[in-house]
Amino acid sequence: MFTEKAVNDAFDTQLCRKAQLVNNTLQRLLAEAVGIGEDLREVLKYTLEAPGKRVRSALVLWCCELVSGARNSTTGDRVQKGEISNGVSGEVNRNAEIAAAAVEMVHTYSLVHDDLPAMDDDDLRRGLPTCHKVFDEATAILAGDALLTLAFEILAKEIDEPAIAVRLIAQLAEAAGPAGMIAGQMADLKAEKTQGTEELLQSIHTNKTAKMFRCAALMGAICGGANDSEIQSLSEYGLKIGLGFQIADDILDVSASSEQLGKTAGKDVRAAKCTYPAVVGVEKSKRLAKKLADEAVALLEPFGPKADILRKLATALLERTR
Ligand code: GRG
Repeated sequence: MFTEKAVNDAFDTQLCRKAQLVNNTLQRLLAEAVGIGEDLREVLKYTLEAPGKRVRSALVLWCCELVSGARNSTTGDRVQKGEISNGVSGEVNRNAEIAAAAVEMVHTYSLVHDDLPAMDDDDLRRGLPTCHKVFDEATAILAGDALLTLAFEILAKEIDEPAIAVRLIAQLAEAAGPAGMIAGQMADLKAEKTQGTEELLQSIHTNKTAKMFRCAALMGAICGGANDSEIQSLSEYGLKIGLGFQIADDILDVSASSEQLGKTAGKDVRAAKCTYPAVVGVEKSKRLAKKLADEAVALLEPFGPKADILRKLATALLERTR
């Protein structure tokens, strides 16, 4: 029997492995990108190489693995090549690798801009001084712009099938754009110092955070050739774990230290942000996050044991300490 610790260690090892792969891909893509001036390249390296958890990009890779595999030539059913829970197939889908890097670039851009004085005005990110603190504000704005556009450039140029590239680009643009992350950030800023309701919070967190998780799951599923019902399940799964992730983030802001988080703790309270603990209290926030994780896990039922890593991810996102 596996102990809980052994299961957690196995999950951490899997996440580490994916993070390493994503880090290598980001490094390679940046090194291969031509025409970037050395100053800007140094800034992009600083932001991309900072030790992020790489949760969204791991989600791309795991969802791709989950639905991938050769098809039985007679029945047309997929034959799974490797167990997703231990990653023994050893095969990496190159499109998923590119999609994971693109998601990480867009996510990193959002953090660089979110930390700017006009936004959350933060000094610490991923355990390091924020981009505008190390360089300057104008440079941080431009670095964010560069990461956002580079993400779409690599999808357009590196995905080996145009039809897949277009689908991935559409998903990422929708999630990060004015009806997704930007809408969430707008509403978040507007809600500061207001009472807020649970309904408003759900809408802000869904747009700001959960849609990027849904997008990551969908991009992985698309790269792996998922069918409509797999796409539907993974899309809903991604949205639920994304919302749970943001609730956990709100809870960590009031319960963990800056050192632990690698970013300034307690900022939401000081900025009178509209967060789950502020609106419904910590205990109810925990219950809501747990309910979302349970619902997300239930959506994986059709995939059987090969979705174990995604089951573990749904709970690990709530139990995290950073
Ligand atoms: C357009 C000027 C301008 C700003 C936009 C889009 C945006 C700024 C902000 C989006 C809001 C945002 C930062 C949402 C993400 C929420 C969140 C919990 C981020 C932290 O994610 P982690 O914990 O970070 O996965 P790491 O560092 O591990 O990658």
